[in-house]
Amino acid sequence: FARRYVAGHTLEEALDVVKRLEDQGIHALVDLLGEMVTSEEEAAAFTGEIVRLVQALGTLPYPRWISVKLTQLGLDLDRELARDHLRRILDAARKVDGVVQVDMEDSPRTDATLWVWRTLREEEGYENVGIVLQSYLKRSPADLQAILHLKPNLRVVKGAYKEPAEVAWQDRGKIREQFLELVRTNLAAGGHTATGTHEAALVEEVRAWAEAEGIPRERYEFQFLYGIRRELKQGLALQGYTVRDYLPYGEDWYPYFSRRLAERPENLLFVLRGMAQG
Ligand code: FMN
Repeated sequence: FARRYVAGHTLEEALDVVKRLEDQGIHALVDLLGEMVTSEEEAAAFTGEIVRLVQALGTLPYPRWISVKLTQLGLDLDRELARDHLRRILDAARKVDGVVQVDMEDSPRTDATLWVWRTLREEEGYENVGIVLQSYLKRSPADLQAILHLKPNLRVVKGAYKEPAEVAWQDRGKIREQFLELVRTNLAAGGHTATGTHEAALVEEVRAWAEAEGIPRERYEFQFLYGIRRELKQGLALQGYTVRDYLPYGEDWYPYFSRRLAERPENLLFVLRGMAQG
């Protein structure tokens, strides 16, 4: 079952899927699974493996986009350590014209994540580093205002973690509304903007708005998780929009699947089927 959502265990398997996606007109946003590491050795090992991923993508004739979680690079141990590890990855990505998007994790880590991103983007001048904002967080519009002058490479998502009502909207309508607001604000300010949602109606609202505003298609794209919403993706790709699949691979599958199950309980069926088949 899991193969439907994860490219495999190894870098080689991931690269094979990248090629298959490209054959369908879909780009990849490759993610080495792993998060919440608790030792410097582990964080350094993940960093080395991600550098290897970037270099391998550099040998293929496709866009080189990856996504990383800062807790995989040691954010919980020391934010400066995570920054140094991310810098190594950005240097490798620069050499192959690659882009690195920094995933947004749960709300106790929002400040540290934004600090690392901003230090590298603003103080150190890395242009190949993107950030994610979650529309369920009440703070996100203010966070966007604070970085808008940088024309951030931004992915807008609803948010995948269980958050308390003090920090996060719980109302679907409000979360959608704020999603659209974040996307429009960033596009209007000139930043490259990606949606990260499978909700077809939301994708359509963004698409129609961007077309009506005459925003060039190179300035936005639609990102999805690998294995979900095949027809919607193919339809967009056929119309000439950029579609990018978040493509996880590696050994650390558990947290990724837990979040996907929480989002879509119907996925449980696939888990059970997979288990029944051994
Ligand atoms: N959720 C996060 O909390 N942080 C992320 O960095 C993040 N990245 C995502 C990237 C992509 C391409 C997609 C499609 C989703 C991502 N999500 C992330 C998950 C969304 O927040 C959300 O939980 C999930 O997409 C389900 O909502 P939907 O019905 O709008 O798709």
